[in-house]
Amino acid sequence: MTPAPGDPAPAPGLIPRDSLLPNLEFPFRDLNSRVTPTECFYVRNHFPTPALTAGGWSLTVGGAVLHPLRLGLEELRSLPSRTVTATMECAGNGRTFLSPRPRGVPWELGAVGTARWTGVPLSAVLERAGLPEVVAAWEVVLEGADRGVMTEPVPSPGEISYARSVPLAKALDDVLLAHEMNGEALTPDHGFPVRAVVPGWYGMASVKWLTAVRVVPGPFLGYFQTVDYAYWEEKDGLPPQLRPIGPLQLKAAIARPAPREVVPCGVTYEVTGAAWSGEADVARVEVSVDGGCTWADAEFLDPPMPHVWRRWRFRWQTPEGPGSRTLLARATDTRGRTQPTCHDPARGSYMITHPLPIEVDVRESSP
Ligand SMILES: Nc1nc2c(c(=O)[nH]1)N[C@H]1C(S)=C(S)[C@@H](COP(=O)(O)O)O[C@H]1N2
Ligand SMILES: [Mo]
Repeated sequence: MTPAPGDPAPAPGLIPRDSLLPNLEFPFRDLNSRVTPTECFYVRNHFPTPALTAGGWSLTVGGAVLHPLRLGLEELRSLPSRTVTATMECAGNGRTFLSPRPRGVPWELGAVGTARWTGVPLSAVLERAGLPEVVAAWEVVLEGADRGVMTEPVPSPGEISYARSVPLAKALDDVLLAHEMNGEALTPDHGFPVRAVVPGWYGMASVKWLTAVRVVPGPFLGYFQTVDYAYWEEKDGLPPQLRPIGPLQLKAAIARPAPREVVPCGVTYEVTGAAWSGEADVARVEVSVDGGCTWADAEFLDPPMPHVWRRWRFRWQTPEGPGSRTLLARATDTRGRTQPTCHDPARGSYMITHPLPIEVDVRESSP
């Protein structure tokens, strides 16, 4: 069935974070499955959800290809498909923990989720269109059908569409043109009928309502990867370079207790959460229940799987007396890398991966 345009988001389990657009957060304390049910999966929109129909949709593949082409939905769906499980996180997830509070959608912890995505590898479609030769600096621009005027962080030059690029090598490696999420057709807010899924990258790369794919022989300088979703990289003593945000950075997050939760004194409390990373598997999670003075290992609930979070738990013997406590979690990956201790201002209000303090109130349990 074709979802009707303008249908209200079926989102009883989601927290609205915007009065104008469907920007909806997963209540992260509800994390209790490795795959997030679609109705609990966060939504991030820059423009209103476009009204696309299965019959009216098509994808153009052009730019520096040998045979530009156009595919309808039935044609795309008839190509061999793959199903990939991948964790997607908005690059601004956790920004309410920054102070001063930056501009942007005020996400707490839940602009993240994991889904099973089914679709056609972008490589298959690019091969059909024919690439002259694979050149290292080439990129593939993914463009959505949604459009509008951006006012922040700076005004856009009139109406623009949502577009991002990925390096050609990534496009040929594992980018998916997904038409299903968790075994069903995409919902309107998640990109019906087709979206890109870029495993291991922040969510902004996974363009929804995909209608055009363009191969370009150099860096794409669109709004959403220069003015927005970019950061200043300082490396090797060179002047700062503006870089588009890409791979997910290593991070552990606490689901329970939730921020400001009241926790009883003198009980065993199961602290739970998830940890993820774009480039290497998560190998270890540690928890601190004393604001970072001491750390102890958490136990994994899920085996490692590329680009998919691992849930974990930690049994906390809560204090005998009342008071406030700060909990933290930090992950280490298989390359031995860990999270930064504080937020790097060069990342602006994105890639917030220092351990976020979860402050709880320990109280005598009432009789
Ligand atoms: N066409 C289009 N694609 C988009 C966006 C958008 O506004 N328009 N938002 C991006 C951002 S910033 C994120 S985090 C993810 C969120 O995907 P979801 O809404 O399915 O969770 O979609 C990305 N793809
Ligand atoms: Mo995002």
